[in-house]
Amino acid sequence: MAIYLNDVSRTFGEYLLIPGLTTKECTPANVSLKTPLVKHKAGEKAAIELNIPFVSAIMQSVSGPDLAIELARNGGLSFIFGSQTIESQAEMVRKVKKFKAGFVVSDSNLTPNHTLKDVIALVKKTGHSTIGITEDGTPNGKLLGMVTSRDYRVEKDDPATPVKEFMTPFSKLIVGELGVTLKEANQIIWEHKLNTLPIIDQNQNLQYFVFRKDYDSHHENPNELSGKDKTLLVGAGINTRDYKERVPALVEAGVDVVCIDSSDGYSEWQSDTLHWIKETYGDKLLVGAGNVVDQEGFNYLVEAGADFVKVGIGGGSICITREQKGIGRGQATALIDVARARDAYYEKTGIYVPICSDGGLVHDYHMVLALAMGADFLMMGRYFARFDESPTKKLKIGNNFVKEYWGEGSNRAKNWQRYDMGGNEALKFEEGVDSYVPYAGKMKDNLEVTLGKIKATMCSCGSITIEQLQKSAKITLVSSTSIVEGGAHDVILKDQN
Ligand code: RVP
Repeated sequence: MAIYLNDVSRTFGEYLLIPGLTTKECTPANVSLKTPLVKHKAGEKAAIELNIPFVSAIMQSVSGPDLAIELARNGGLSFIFGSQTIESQAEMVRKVKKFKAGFVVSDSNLTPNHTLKDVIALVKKTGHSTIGITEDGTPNGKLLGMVTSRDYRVEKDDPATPVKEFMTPFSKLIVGELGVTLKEANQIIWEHKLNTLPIIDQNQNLQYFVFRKDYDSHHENPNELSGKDKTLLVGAGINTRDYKERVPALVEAGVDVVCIDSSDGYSEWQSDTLHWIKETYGDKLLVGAGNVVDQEGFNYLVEAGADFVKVGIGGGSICITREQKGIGRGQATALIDVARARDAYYEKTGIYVPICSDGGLVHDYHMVLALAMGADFLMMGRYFARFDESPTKKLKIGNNFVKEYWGEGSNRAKNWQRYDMGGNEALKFEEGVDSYVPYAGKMKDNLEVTLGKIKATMCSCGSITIEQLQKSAKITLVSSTSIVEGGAHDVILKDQN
């Protein structure tokens, strides 16, 4: 006979936190949101700790290099999506690892033989008016000159004029050498009244541009998540099919951690992948696995070598797995169950394996609840898809700006590996939808509000660390009528008139 669980599958909206004693040291300024990303022994620090408990979803519509850079600069981590070729995913990882605050890899480049027409077209495409002129037209080719909007007149000059006739040639450029600090670069910019300083290596290859306006930006990011070599940390999604080729390419590109991406991770495919990674790289490559929704799934992946485990099936905003396959579990219930397994494993072995709550976080207070229920960090798609930095198009629909957001299980993403059950290489049926989310502006501004709320709630609960919150939170179930009581009620709202 089938096994029937006695619990009801519940989600975050069905719970509330009951405040604990707020001592005088419980102020938002004293709250630390540091949290371990990967497994570690009792009393030791994890090899990677996040400065804020957020990671971005392994999705085409979320985790590209620009979002990864901005999230790491704010203390979290992105997992670059794996549903693309190995080469392009490795290139995205490389772009994040190459990022240095204030040092920008040029995205507008031409050769001296291109024409003014090409310049105009490129400016229109990128929106950037500074163009690096390199021997082969690549961002890191030999620097031969530079073109800015001051070098030509769109109305008067012949569009067929070759770039070499109006560019500022290398001999007249002021350049910085690779290795200069941002402070030194700015000094050169200041002394020579420049707008842009190209940085070259000893072979005259273009490496970066430093723009006058970018100086100082790194001072605004005290939470920046970087490694010993000062590069930003970045993760990448992998699958259980091509990992023997994909993982080495990602490692070569400098990835800091990988995560097996699957809607249902309790499988022998994941075990094989974890074993291969650990046999090949030992603890030099950290790897997460998932997703699971119960203790058995957690224990299975941990025994196979997972450095963290992701929790959640069917709760994602764009996910229809529960409707399509009838598998899944309420996100809160799944999380509470897996957190128990994590604690029991720690008790038994002295090894702490962090868990990540993935999908279904809608309101900011859901995030604190998830942390209080035992999540060490949170993976979000919809939340990040709304920001400028996500890789999708911003559109205007009616009077509102929106951004596109589609699931990895949708026909648009065609990520069949995520839903792989063996067999041929194709998505058999859709488990995700293609949608819009309300546009919300810059990530940094939104994080400030969200993290501010999380800190305030933690103070109400008498906790200044996530660990304290997990140990001492008091959580209650709410009835549907008390949910109504929680919103504005029995008043006439002014802004609806
Ligand atoms: P959300 O933050 O609620 O938008 O959920 C994001 C999560 O949804 C992802 O991290 C992933 O686990 C899941 N997902 C991604 N694509 C799909 C799908 O197409 N079904 N689901």
